[in-house]
Amino acid sequence: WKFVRNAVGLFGSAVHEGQTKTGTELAPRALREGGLISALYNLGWEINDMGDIQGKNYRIHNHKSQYFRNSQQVGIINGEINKRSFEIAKQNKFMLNIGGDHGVASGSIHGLLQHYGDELRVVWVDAHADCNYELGPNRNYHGMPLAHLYGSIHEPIKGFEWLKHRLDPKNITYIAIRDIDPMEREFIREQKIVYYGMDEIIELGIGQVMNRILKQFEGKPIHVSFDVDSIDPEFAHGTGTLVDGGISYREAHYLLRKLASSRQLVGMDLVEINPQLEKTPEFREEFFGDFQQIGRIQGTQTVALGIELIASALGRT
Ligand code: HAR
Ligand code: MN
Ligand code: MN
Ligand code: MN
Repeated sequence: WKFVRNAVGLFGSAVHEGQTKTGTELAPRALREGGLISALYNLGWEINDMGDIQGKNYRIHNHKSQYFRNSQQVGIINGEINKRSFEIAKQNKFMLNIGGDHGVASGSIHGLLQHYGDELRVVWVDAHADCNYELGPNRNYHGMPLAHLYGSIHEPIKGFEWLKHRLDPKNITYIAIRDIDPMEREFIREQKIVYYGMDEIIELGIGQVMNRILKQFEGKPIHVSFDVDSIDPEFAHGTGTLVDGGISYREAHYLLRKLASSRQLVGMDLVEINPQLEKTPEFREEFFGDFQQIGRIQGTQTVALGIELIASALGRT
């Protein structure tokens, strides 16, 4: 695999249909308005901004689904995400997908699998394991994208006809998982999936965790799927499913910087930011002022944090 380290292809996935709360679809716009593009520009990246995929434009009348909420709509949206992700990867550019709920990650990762094949490695940073394969009308797809990619969902679901590639569970590692369903626990154990939950992070320290991951994934292209609920609610309150006891602001930045400096990072999803769920639209500026290198950033605390996280993944030191 080869990869042009100074060019990024990015798009927003303005989607909330993978769960019940509205607001995640507002994140791509909020990040743009907060200064994301100039931040990337200031870091020296050539930018190909493909604009946003609006989930609402793919609304399907038949919302009732036996599989999961909005299944056909979510399938069609992810098909579009898959196409863009593949197109970016094919040009050897960094693939940046700005969600949206985490359901958008089956599309983006599938696009990378299409290009990088079995070489692709995934670092999944999340409070959740997102590999629940239980189907039902009240299920939320944002807890299921990895089940889909692992091949645990056997039913052919309308809208997902494009989904063909599988992610081998041995090619992923989880960081910060701490709210895991019983069936997910069993799957992780059975498949011997490598994970660093909060206990492991405390015991090893984030430095050793990253050393191990980079050794495990040595020489391979790495994608990071970053759910902001991995971070402690103290630092990332604007998200739909808060779980106490998460990684800190500095651990989050450290791990992304570490991935960036490996020169193997080829893609990122930044998901689950919900600007509607913050109590007050605090301006992060008030606390930190201008950032050298990435310029002035604005937005709710979690939106501003999101811009900083992307900057760390793209080489801010
Ligand atoms: N595990 C839960 C389920 O499948 C969902 C948890 C999903 N929440 C997230 N995903 N924010 O990371 O129902
Ligand atoms: Mn809607
Ligand atoms: Mn998630
Ligand atoms: Mn989560």
